[in-house]
Amino acid sequence: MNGRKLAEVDAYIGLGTNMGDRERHLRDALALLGERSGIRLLRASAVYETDPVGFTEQPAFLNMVALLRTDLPAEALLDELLDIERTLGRTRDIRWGPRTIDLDLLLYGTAKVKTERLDVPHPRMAERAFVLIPLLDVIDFEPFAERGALRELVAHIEGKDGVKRWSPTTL
Ligand code: GSY
Repeated sequence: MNGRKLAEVDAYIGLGTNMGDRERHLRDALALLGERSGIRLLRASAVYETDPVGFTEQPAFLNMVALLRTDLPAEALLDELLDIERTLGRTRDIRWGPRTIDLDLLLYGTAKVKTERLDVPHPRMAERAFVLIPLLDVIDFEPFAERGALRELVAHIEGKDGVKRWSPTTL
């Protein structure tokens, strides 16, 4: 390293949980994110209870989106997210099945990042109502300009009825 600090980037993280004390997992994940060096938690969406997508024979999820400001490179940020998942005792026995907590890197500024471990913007986020609806609470730019305004995308997205506001965050 040449000692220069990386410019700060706004990153959007999707949080999801459908095992155990779901609200607590979200609260703990936000607290841990805010404590990590190189990460500042700027905003958090409301919490939504959402019907499971994909493997549907599993309990309902709580989902939300957090906006972070970070000077970590995307891969280092991913390491922090994985470490927080482990700290919170993430278990996931079935690939698309129930999990204690999931922290997905959705957007890293406006950058496209494609490595062995990362594909950002998250390749399925534009089809997922459980991501886009909470994202609308916190986002301050248009991530899919080529698809039209985010609000328009959300207005017509499939599965919208399965996303219900659960509570505002306590942030
Ligand atoms: O990372 C996605 C995990 N997941 C979810 C989720 O977070 N919410 C809902 N509603 N369905 C899901 N299916 C999968 S996999």
